Amino acid sequence: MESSKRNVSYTGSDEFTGIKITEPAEYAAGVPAVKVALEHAFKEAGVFRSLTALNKMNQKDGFDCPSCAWPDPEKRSAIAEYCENGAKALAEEATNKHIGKDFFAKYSVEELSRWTDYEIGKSGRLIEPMVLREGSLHYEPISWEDAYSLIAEELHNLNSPDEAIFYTSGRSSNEAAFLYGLFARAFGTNNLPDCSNMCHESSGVALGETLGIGKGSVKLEDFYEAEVIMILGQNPGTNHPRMLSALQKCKENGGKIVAINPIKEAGLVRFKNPQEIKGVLASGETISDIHLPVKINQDVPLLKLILKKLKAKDDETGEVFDHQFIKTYTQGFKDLMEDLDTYSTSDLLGQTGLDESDIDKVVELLAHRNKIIICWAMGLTQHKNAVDNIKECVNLLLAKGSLGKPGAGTCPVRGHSNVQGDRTVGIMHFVSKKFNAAIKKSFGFDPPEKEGVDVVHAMRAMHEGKAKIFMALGGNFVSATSDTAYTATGLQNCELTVQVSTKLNRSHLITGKKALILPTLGRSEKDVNADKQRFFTVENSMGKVHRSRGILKPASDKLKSEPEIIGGIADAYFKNGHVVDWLSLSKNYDQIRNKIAEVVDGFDLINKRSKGNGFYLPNNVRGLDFSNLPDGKAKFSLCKVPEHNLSKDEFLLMTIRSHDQFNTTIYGLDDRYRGVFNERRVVFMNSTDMEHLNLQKRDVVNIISQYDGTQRVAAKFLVIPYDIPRGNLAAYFPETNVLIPYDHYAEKSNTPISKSVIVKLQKA
Ligand SMILES: Nc1nc2c(c(=O)[nH]1)N[C@H]1C(S)=C(S)[C@@H](COP(=O)(O)OP(=O)(O)OC[C@H]3O[C@@H](n4cnc5c(=O)[nH]c(N)nc54)[C@H](O)[C@@H]3O)O[C@H]1N2
Ligand SMILES: Nc1nc2c(c(=O)[nH]1)N[C@H]1C(S)=C(S)[C@@H](COP(=O)(O)OP(=O)(O)OC[C@H]3O[C@@H](n4cnc5c(=O)[nH]c(N)nc54)[C@H](O)[C@@H]3O)O[C@H]1N2
Ligand code: SF4
Ligand SMILES: [Mo]
Repeated sequence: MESSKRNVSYTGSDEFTGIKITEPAEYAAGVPAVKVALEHAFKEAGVFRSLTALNKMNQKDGFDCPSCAWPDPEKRSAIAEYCENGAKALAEEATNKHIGKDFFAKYSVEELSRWTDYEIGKSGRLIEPMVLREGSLHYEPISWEDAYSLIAEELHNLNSPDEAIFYTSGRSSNEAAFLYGLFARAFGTNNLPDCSNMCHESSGVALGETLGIGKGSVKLEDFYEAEVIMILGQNPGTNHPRMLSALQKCKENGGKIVAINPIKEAGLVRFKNPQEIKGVLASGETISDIHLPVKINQDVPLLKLILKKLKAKDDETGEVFDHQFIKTYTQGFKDLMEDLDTYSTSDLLGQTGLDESDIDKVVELLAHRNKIIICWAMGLTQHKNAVDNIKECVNLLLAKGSLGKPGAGTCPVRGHSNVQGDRTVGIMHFVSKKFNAAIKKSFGFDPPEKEGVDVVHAMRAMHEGKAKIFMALGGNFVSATSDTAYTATGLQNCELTVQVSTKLNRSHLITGKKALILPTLGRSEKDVNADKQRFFTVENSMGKVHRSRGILKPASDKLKSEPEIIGGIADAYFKNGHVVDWLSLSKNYDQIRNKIAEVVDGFDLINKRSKGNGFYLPNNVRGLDFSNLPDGKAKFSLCKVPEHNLSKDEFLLMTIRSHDQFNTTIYGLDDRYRGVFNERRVVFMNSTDMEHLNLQKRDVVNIISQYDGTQRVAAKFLVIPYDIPRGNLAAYFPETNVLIPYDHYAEKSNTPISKSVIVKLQKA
């Protein structure tokens, strides 16, 4: 796919890399995980550097794992408090490979854009600020001061502050995110799109509307007490590997695990805990007691059927639902029960594609237990009806009274390590009157009142030429968002694109007329100011805030911390003519934290309390306080069943992660648990569907989507027969983002429909 501006490729090479296929793995982690973790770390960062860093990762005096947002246990293991994919994330960041002016003099952006994402990422850490001047094909060095001035000048050139977009990816600290949001507001816009718009936004909307807080309610210890944990649309073995230790504890205490997923992910089958001798020597522990291979996007029908069957039992005994809880804390139960009666069991069952006897087993498990946790991730949040998917989960928990008690509650398992914290401290495109009033009180300026753009609207604004400056605090916007070509041309319409990054990615190559790379410190690196080492704070998936302090020597002495970079830009823009002293605030993180405490509830004494295990932020669901909702009650919802009306040759495609990637960062070319090695251009398919289309294993196909008259093609994928429901396909992102139309996204949350893309296959 080529552009008319700089002649860059939006997706890179699509050459095959030499596939090897085995049977899918029967267990997750164990010895191979330790081996792979160390291999990655040693190869990238050397033995000494990796071991030094790994020893301090997730320890109380060390740094937070830069990968996912899974919480650390109160009592840490002295040996290894990390998993294979945490080690891989560290290896990527701590790599000894560095790229600076020589690299960019040698390779033009056009040439680099033809590399795969894997090759681009593996080139190394960015070590000095670089500029791509108008008409030029090569980045060249620029001083920090000149970079700040260039940004300031371009910002002053805009006709309106809303022509600038300030994107955030969830790796930024609370301090950096708070300062960034503050600068955007001081500049005059709420254009603060965020990776969570593509991720758990649907959870935030659904939970906010039903329970009054857009976050989950469980704590890690609840996992150990739960009687049933349901896991929908999540692949913890790859994406939150230490969750398996928590599930293991649940099982040891007699709990049951139900996995609801179109595919049988290895981590949900069996787990060998590498922290235990038995995890090394024995055959490991079975994780899921029941696996329901539901068809893609048929979770609402399944949950309705479960509720319907529970209702039938409750009608007999009155003891299945928690009527006291329902009466005291909720509204809308009667409507939900009446609504359930309008659906027929056979219709619902048909939609799920499941055996009724398997569903009955789950109903049996749930009927007389109420310490129930429901976990979910992208398999629920990235559909058109995503908000309803989650509301239906809330319906089940409310009916069972499974909230606000130990061992029970909601658990949206977050992605990026601080994506939840970034939102808490103000990364949001919508307007919170309370937040704005607090900013005004604390800083003395009026934040803008007009709602800003989220990710899909940012894409559109750039594409239509309504936004002219795009700045990113981390992330890889062009590859992470849907509709790659649409997003790419939008970015190319910009006057200036600015990336604050640790590693090179495609968003440094698909740029505006001018572009800047501002290299920043990674999590694992020492952040020193005036001989004093600074720390920052993060919030994990369960609402706990704690410190993180890097220990490695930075990749270069030219790197700056994210707060310093934001402070530099703000200072250059305002030229000291602003109520906020940006430079001094950006250097002193204690001061930023004190300001966060003034603006955001629950952060008081953050400088003291973030030590050690850290502290929990307020959460109304834990105390069953729904006073912030209409009528002061938690809300049952009436959710519709999704309809796709596929023709005979159409499939629903879910775009998922391999075991060797972190979003758009490709660690390697293997997906060990699914038995695919040395290749990413694969599409997993049911063997009966293959027969119908006359396809053989390893046949090459193009994947084609057609929405509103526009055809989009992802070319050249190898077909792999896999245990996946009929009519469903799976393939990796970012390669498949070219297929997802920019204007098809979830109702209310605007999250692209990355898990239910309607496609056809065509033999290539
Ligand atoms: N190593 C590693 N860790 C990561 C990441 C990474 O890329 N690599 N990414 C991080 C981020 S930002 C996030 S958001 C999380 C993502 O974590 P996950 O949500 O686990 O990631 P996905 O690979 O998108 O997997 C989605 C799962 O949902 C299932 N699924 C898809 N559609 C449906 C459906 O309709 N119904 C049901 N029931 N299941 C469905 C898929 O089979 C798959 O198992 O992980 C975080 N952690
Ligand atoms: N089709 C499809 N698309 C998806 C998804 C899907 O499941 N399917 N998942 C979506 C989800 S859940 C998410 S969260 C988004 C992710 O979207 P993004 O967050 O935008 O993408 P990442 O790949 O996580 O960003 C990686 C880049 O972040 C930079 N980086 C890493 N660490 C740091 C740091 O400490 N500071 C700074 N400043 N930069 C850093 C590096 O340069 C790296 O290249 O993708 C979404 N896109
Ligand atoms: S579970 Fe997540 S946060 Fe914990 S070590 Fe693994 S990747 Fe890092
Ligand atoms: Mo995410």
